[in-house]
Amino acid sequence: MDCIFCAIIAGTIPSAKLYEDEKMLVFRDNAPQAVFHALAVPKAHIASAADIASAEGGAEIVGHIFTVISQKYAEWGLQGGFRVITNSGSNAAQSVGHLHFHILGGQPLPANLA
Ligand code: DGP
Repeated sequence: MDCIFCAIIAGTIPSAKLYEDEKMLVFRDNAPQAVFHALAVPKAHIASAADIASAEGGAEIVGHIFTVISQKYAEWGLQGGFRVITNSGSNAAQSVGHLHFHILGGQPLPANLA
């Protein structure tokens, strides 16, 4: 398996899981850029945000991921606010080719995005 996040989903690479259901997984980023930094990923392999429209069930899984975030953020200590980011493609420095949403918070975040 040459996708790191598919291996994490399959359990062959360990991760610190925060939430899991049949469609998605949330686990802590191993190079955190904020006090709270997790990644929300679909279990189905979708390469990036640029591939959501062409992936079967793409829109549904993205809606599901954001719904779960809105249900769980307080449990994760993010009542003060949080940021959700996805990097798509080389200009955005996407380094893992499996759609993932960074969830950042637990502290004030800079207002600028780039
Ligand atoms: P991006 O640059 O948007 O593709 O972010 C990829 C993120 O994935 C980056 O913040 C580090 C994280 N990451 C990469 N490999 C692993 C891993 O094996 N385990 C965990 N928990 N996170 C990883």
